[in-house]
Amino acid sequence: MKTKKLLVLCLILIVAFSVSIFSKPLKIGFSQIGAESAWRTAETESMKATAEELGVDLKFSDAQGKQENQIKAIRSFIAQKVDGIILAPVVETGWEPVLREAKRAKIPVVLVDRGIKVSDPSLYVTLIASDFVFEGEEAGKWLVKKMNKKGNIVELQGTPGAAPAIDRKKGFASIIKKYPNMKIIKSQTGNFNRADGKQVMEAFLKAEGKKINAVYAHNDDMALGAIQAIEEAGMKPGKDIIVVSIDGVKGAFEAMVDGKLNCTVECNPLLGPLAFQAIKDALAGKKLKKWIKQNDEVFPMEVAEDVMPSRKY
Ligand code: GZL
Repeated sequence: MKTKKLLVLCLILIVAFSVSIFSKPLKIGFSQIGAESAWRTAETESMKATAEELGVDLKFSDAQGKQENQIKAIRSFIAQKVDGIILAPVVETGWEPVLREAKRAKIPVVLVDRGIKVSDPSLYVTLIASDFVFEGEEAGKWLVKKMNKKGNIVELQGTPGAAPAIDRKKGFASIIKKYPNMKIIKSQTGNFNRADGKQVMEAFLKAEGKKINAVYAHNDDMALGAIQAIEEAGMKPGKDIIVVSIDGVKGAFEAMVDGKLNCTVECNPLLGPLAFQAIKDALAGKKLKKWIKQNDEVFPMEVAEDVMPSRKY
C-alpha cells in the first residue's frame, strides 16, 4: 500500500513539474529601432499587443535609432537567457558578432521589417518583411503614368544604410531610368521622419523651385513634411507638385482625401503575429523560409476615401 502511495505521489510531481515547464511564459527580447515614424509606432503596437495576447514576457528595447543600442540590447537579452530575440535592424551591416553570440547561446533570432547582410545565413531564423524594391518600382510605375513620362523629380530617402532606403531607391530608379524625359534632379535623406523631410524639401524648393514637378518620398512621414514645405512655399501639393510615398499610414490617407498626397504604396507594419509564431516554430525545431514576404498594395488618392474605414493602421 505504501509503495502504491509513493508511486502516485511521484507521478503527481512529474506531471506538475512538466506542466510548470511548458506553462512558463516565453521570454522574448524585442530590439526596436526607435519611434521615428507612424509606421514604426504601428509596428511596435502590433508587437506589444501580440505579446500581451500570447502571454509572452516581452523585454522591449527602443534603440533611439542607434545600432550600438540595438547591439547592447541583444547582449542584455542573451544575459537574461531569453527564449528568443526579435530584431528590427536599423541598418543592413554590422550584425555578425552579436548574432554569433546569440547563436552560441542557442537563442533563435527573427528579423522583422528590415533585412541584414551576413555571410552566415544561419545567424537568423527568418526575415518577415516587405519587398522594398517592389515598393520603389510600384511608386515609379505609378508616377510615370501620372506624369505622362516626363518631368523633374526630387527624392527624399530613408535612413542611410537601411534596407528600405537602399531598395526603395533602387526599385524606383530602375523604372525612371527607362524614360529619358523623367529625371531625378535631387536626392537626399530625410531619415524617415517628418521634420527632416520638411527641412530637406525646403532646401530643394530653394534650389530648384518651380522646376520641381514631383516628390518621391521613401515614407509617408517625410512626404507629409514635404507637403507642409510646399504649402509654405505658396504652392499646392498634389496639384502644382505631385507627391508619391510609401507606407500607407493613416496620415497618408487623410492627406490623400485632402488632395495633397497623390499616392501611397502600402508597407505592412502589423508583423507581431508572424514574428511570435516564427519564434515558436523555431523553438519547436521547425524549418522556416529565410524570407516571409509581406504583400503590399498601391493606393492612389482616388480610392482613399472608400478604403480608409478598412485600414488597420
Ligand atoms: C519599412 C520600415 C520603414 C518605414 C518607415 O519596413 O523599416 O522604417 O517605411 C520606418 O516609415 O521608419
